[in-house]
Amino acid sequence: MESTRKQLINILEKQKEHISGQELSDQLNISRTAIWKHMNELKKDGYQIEAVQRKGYKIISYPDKISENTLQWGLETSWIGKELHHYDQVESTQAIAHRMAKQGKPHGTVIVADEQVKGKGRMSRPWHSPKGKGIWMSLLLRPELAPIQAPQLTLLAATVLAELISHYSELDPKIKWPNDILVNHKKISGILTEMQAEQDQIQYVVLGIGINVNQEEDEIPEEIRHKASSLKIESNKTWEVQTVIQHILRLFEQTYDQYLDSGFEHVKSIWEHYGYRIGEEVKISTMKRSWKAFLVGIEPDGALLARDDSGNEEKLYSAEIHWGEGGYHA
Ligand code: BTX
Repeated sequence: MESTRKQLINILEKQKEHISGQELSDQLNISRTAIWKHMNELKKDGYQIEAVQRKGYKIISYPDKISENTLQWGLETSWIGKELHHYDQVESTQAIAHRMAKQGKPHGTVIVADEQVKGKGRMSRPWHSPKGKGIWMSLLLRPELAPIQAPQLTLLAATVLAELISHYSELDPKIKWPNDILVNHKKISGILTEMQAEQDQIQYVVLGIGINVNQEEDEIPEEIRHKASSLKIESNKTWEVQTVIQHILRLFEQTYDQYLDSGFEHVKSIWEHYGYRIGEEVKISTMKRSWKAFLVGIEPDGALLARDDSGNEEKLYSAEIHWGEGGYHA
């Protein structure tokens, strides 16, 4: 059941003109005094509501401060973020998402935090997640896929972020295999996919997305400043975190639905379009050998496909890739 407050926001949001207290009370089946009380609560939350005599109420602007309501207000999705939890501060949104998955929360549940004090990257590396400066978010997915297909979801998420940055700025984002988003060779965003699975069926996936949005240069920890950046630093503008989250969720849903309908091919071609050093030569060293490789693209299992000088192709899963002059080094 949606709360009355959420229903009220839904009605107001759809309204182009003022709506009378009487009409609201009829639609929500509560008294006009109750409506008035809800309006006051919304104002306290930072909604600007205009009340005009004989015409009624209208939302003029919504709060800057992120909350469950403001994130859901104007979120044009059909299944993602219908259940959404926002926190001021957490250790890691991943841990919360896992807990919620085990409690049976639905496919599409979204966890967002203003700040993470123990944000994590892959292989338990730390992920710096300062308050109010970025997007620290986990998506709970329950895809009907085989575990072997899970890497495709990570690649899909990376394409969503690259497309978004590309649409809403002049920046030229790149996806560094497997899943870092780089702008001007610096990491702006990282994706961490964790999964619970049985032999042939995924139980659930927690897809963690971290994006540096509004940090200034001195707000990036010194030890990673040479290789990390934010959307603001690179684009010279402040981004509205809330709107970016909504765009991500909408585009993610659309891309995900399309992927389930028609397969990985489309994701693969977008990924390769943004792929860092794809179509170029890099140096690769594995335990066995060190060689010059032409990066061809990605494979359906998430591997990076490389070709050597004699035309032999090799699938790489984890290799030391020397990304080149000025390139990013993990
Ligand atoms: P990763 O292992 O590819 O990246 C971690 C490495 O990146 C660190 O070792 C450090 O060098 C560098 N790094 C740390 N913080 C930042 C940052 N803010 N910007 C750029 N570089 C950084 C990438 O892992 C996956 C990150 C996922 C983060 C999300 S946030 C929401 C969710 N909750 C959570 O705890 N993790 C995910």
